[in-house]
This record gives sequence, structure tokens and C-alpha cells, in this order.
Amino acid sequence: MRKLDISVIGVPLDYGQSRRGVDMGPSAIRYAGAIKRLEAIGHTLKDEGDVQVSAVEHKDREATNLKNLEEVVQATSELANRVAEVVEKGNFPLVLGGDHSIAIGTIAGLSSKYKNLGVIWYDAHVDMNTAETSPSGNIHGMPLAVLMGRGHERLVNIYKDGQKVKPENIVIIGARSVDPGERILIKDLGMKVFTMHEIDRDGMTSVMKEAIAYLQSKNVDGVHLSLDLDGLDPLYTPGVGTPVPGGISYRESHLAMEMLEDSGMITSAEFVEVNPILDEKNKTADVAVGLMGSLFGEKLL
Ligand code: HAR
Ligand code: MN
Ligand code: MN
Ligand code: MN
Repeated sequence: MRKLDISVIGVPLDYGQSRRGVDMGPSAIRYAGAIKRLEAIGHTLKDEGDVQVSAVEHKDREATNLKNLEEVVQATSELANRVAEVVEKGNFPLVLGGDHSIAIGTIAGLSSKYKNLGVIWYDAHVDMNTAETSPSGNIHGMPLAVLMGRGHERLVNIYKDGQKVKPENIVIIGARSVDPGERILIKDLGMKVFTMHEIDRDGMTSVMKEAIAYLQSKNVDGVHLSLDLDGLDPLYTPGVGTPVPGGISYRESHLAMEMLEDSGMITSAEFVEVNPILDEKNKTADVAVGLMGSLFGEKLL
């Protein structure tokens, strides 16, 4: 098993969507014992603290379909710098959200080290809207489009200009809520998506084997896991802002994490969308920490 130097960065950002409370995600995940859990496996942990997020919404905003653009740009820009510092010193970045718009900053920062990054997007949603296609104006529904170079220039050009991930280096797992504009983009770009249909039909073992082999075939120099807790069924992770029934089970999710650990391919990770206000006794944060255990090599025997 790899022994890693893991740097934890919290991003208490809830401006990428419309339900307050997901800014408390990093605290909830720390409270659920993330640091001790990973230290017990044998890794070295450093808690780098939280990225600064404006507590007050900016007032003079341009009328676009991008809610709180200013706040999201500010937080993701700082996050990108922090992640770049972490990878430059050779540590493994573990980012705690916050809503999923933070992936814009995490992956922008990773681009300082990884030139052909692979991404596993574990989510009920595909997060590939732009201001033109978004039904909500919520930026947490847009990070994958932004990272592929599509969307508002202030988001696309965070940390450095343009595309951060190639569409063919992305694997989406767990999708079951896709908007019309997103569907067109997936087809146009020929993206690799394992929806709930494939998971149900072929089983998680087969899906993960295929996902891992697919990314290996792209000769990626690193793989980032972006895990949205709403990828799981809300039975297991009720503390999320946009739950969608019919999701991935607790057991399938642990298996997926264990298979990723066995592959040795994961070089960074983020766990997002934990909202303690909507949760039942910190259940969702507990699941997040359990999944981290499996991802980082916890073994029963
Ligand atoms: N697709 C919808 C939108 O753009 C809902 C997005 C919800 N996104 C997240 N992240 N929770 O996956 O508004
Ligand atoms: Mn808030
Ligand atoms: Mn998401
Ligand atoms: Mn989601």
C-alpha cells in the first residue's frame, strides 16, 4: 500500500448553488474524523485549513445566469493556488467541499503538475451546463464544462487560460439526472459515461474495471477523483442539496473506492456537497469519511 503525505484543504463554499449550509461541509467531515481515520491507515496528514470564502454576497452583480460568480471566482482562484502548492511539494491533495463548483479550482491547480490528467466524476449529475444551458444558474452544475474550456471566461481562465482536462480523459460514474444541453455535449464530445443503467446492468465491478482500463489507455499522468456525495442514493447520503433517487449504494461505493485504491492510479481527491443542515446526525459526512478509508487503503483483515 502507498504511504502518502496527504494535505487536506477545506473549501467552505456554498455560493455555487442555492441552498445554504454546504459551506459547513468541511467542518462536518473533519468532525466525522477524516484526519485520524487516514492517519490510522499509516498516511501522514497535514490539515492546511480552509480557503477564505466571502461571508457576504457581493451586491453589484452583472445580470447573467451565473449566481454569485464573483464569490465563486474568488474562492476557486485561491483554491487553485493552494492545490498547486500542495502538488508542487509532492503531497496528495484531499479537498473537502463545499459545493461542486470548487472542482473548478481543484483541477485548475492540479494542472500545474499534471499535463494529461484523468478525472473520475462520481455524481448523480454530469455538471456540464453553461450559463446558456443551465436551468438554475447554479455554478455547481457547470464545473465539468468549465474544465473542458466551455463557459464564462472568468471561470475558464482560473489559474491559467483555457481547458484544464480533455473530454476524452473524463469518466463519469452514477449519472441519472442530465439536462438537455448536457446530453448534447456528451454526445458531441463522445464522452465516457456510466449511468445507473450500466451500473445496474453490468455491476459495479465491471464498470470500475472498464473505467480504470479506459483511463490507463489514455496514458494519463494522474487521476483526480471528484466525488459528489449525491452520487450515492439519498438513503445513504441524505445531507445533499440536490438528491436524486435510484443512486449508487453504500456497498457499491465502497467497492468502487477499493478498486481505485488497488489500481494505485488516484493522485488527488475531493469530496463535495455534504450539507450538515440537510443531514441526519452527520450521516453523510460519516459516509464520506468511510469512503475515504476505502480509497486510502483501509483493510478489514
Ligand atoms: N443540472 C442541474 C443544474 O445545472 C442540477 C445540478 C446539481 N448539481 C450538483 N452537482 N449537485 O452535481 O442546475
Ligand atoms: Mn454560507
Ligand atoms: Mn456534482
Ligand atoms: Mn450532484
